[in-house]
Order: sequence, then structure tokens, then C-alpha cells
Amino acid sequence: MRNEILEYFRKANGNYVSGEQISRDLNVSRTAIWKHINILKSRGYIFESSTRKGYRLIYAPNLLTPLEIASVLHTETLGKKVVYFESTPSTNEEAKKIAREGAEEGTIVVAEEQTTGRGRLTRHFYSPFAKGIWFSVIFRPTFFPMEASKSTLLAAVGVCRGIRRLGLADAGIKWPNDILYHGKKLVGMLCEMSASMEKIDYIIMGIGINTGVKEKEFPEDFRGHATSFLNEGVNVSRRDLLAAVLAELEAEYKLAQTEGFGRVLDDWRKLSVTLGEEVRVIFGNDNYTGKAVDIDDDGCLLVDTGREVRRVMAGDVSIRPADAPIPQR
Ligand code: BT5
Repeated sequence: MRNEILEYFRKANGNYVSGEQISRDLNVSRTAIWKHINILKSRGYIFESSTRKGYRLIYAPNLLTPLEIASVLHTETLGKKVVYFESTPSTNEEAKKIAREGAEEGTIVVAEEQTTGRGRLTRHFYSPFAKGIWFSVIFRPTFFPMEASKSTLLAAVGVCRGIRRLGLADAGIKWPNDILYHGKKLVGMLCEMSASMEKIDYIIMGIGINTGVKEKEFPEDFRGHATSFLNEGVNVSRRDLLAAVLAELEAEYKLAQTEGFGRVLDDWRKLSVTLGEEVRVIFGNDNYTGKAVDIDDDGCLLVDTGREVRRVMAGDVSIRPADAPIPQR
């Protein structure tokens, strides 16, 4: 109902609308309208009210409602269908649910806030209200399940390009798919899949981009290792950023679907901040350093230890600068 009320005000184009009229047109009580308007105010919307004329909307914050997204979107499929939440536990969980129920390719799930945003394994992903873009895209690709791990790289390329376009030109990809800006994490991604041996049912690309989080707001355990557009001095429009990322993702996805992953991997190499660096690889009890020299055709990272070139698969591998302190177990 809140969205409908908002839409109503938008259509009024900054003019006054009487409570009585909204109540009649939308078939809700005036008390309910008043309650929704108060909630909208607490979300940053500014209304002017007049006892005689009613209310008018004079400022709408930078939210990612389906209407806001549609007004700037220039893709063919991605984002044409939007499932929107002010707050949800995790957009990936919601996307999986609707994908199982048959949601079509390109559908996106967007939330202003995630209460239990997920990273890999049991890690938490910090996703505060309207201070980032927390969303998941549903894909139903025709490539084989064995190729699916490369869709993580595909996602990183699309997101990195969108981010560069909107003002952070030095953003780069840390293998396999974090986006860093000057060494700090700006974006986290979590790709999940459901498939049989021969066919992918769906892939969910979950993406979290920090836009308006201030340095001191990041939780202490990773403060100093994370950043946002705002922190880097760029006041980005979240809907423009989302539209740019979706357009780049779509282009990269089309490439993979029509030509295979060759060009996607090349694009990834160009945007990587890992290749050429000394890295430490931590996987279970395995812990070694070496130079990240390339990725292979399967998207695995090749690390030259000086004695051999080791092939690192995604999964729970932690890649850090070689001189970073070794984490205590
Ligand atoms: C990730 O995991 O980075 C994947 C994050 C995926 C988030 C998206 S948001 C939309 C969709 N819905 C979800 O529920 N998830 C996806 P990982 O590589 O495991 O990194 C997690 C670690 O990143 C945490 O342990 C923190 O150290 C750090 N971290 C958490 N929140 C962060 C944030 N907002 N910005 C930067 N770093 C963060």
C-alpha cells in the first residue's frame, strides 16, 4: 500500500492532494494514509501539509523502488521485473525462493536493508538502510553446469565496469569477485546455483555495493578494510548506479551465452588487481605465498610459488597480500 500511496503522490507531480481523495481513490482509511505518510517521513520523504489542501510530496530520497528503477533502466531483460523490499533478511534467499517458483530470467530482488545479509559460508554482510545497493539477479543460462563457477567472474566484470562508469575509475577485481577501491572492499558478491548434472536451473548473483556508508559506520571487525562511494568522495545516485551495473552485467552475460567465456575471462584479466601481485593463499591447512600470474580457462587462479604453479579454485580460498599478517586459527 505504501508504494501505491507514493505512486499517487508522484503522479500528482508536486501538487497538493487531499487526504479524502486519496482515501477514496485507493480505498483506504484516512488514518491508514496518515500512518503511511509518517512512515515515509521517517524514511526520508518530505511532505508539506496544509489543513485545507492536503499533502504534497516535495522531496523523495534516493530509494530503489520499482518505479525509480524503471525510470532509468536501459536493459533488455535484467531488472525489467523488480521484487522490492524495504527490509528483508537476504535478497539471495528471496531470489532463490521465487526462482524455485519459476521467476523468469532477469528478475531482480532489491532491498533497502538486509537484516541477515549473507557472505560466503556463515559470514555476515553488513547492509544498512539505503546506504548501499543490496540486490540479487536471477539467471537461467544455457551453458553447462561445469561452466557455472565462471559466472562469478562474469558478475565481477559487469559490476566493476558499472562502478567505473559512475565515478570510481580505479575500482578493480580481487580474485575471484570482490571489488576493491584502493585496496578496500567496495562490493561483495555471492553466486549460488541450482542444477542437475546436465542443466542449470538457475543462478542467483547476489551483489552488495556500498554507496553511502561512512567509514565510522562500518562494523569494527572490518572497519579500515571496507569503503563506499561516499567515503571516496563520490555522491552517487543509487538508481543510476544500479542501472549502469545491470546494463554491463547484461552485456557480459550475453557474451558468455553466445560466445562462451573467452572474452569474459579477458575482460576479467584487464580489471583485475590480483594478477601480478604477491598473494597468500589460505585453504584449510594449506597456506602458501606466490605470485598470482594468470587465470586459466576454468577461471582458476594460477599462483607461481617459485617451485611450481598452483591452481587455486574458488570456494573458501582466502587471498591476501603476501605481507599481510597470517590470521590466527
Ligand atoms: C561476500 O562474502 O563478500 C559476499 C557478499 C554478498 C552480499 C550480497 S548483498 C545481496 C545478496 N544477498 C545476500 O544475503 N548476500 C548477497 P565474503 O567474501 O565471505 O565476505 C564477507 C566479509 O566481508 C565479512 O566477513 C566482512 O569481513 C566483510 N564485509 C561484510 N559486510 C561488508 C560490507 N558491507 N562492505 C565491505 N565488507 C563487508
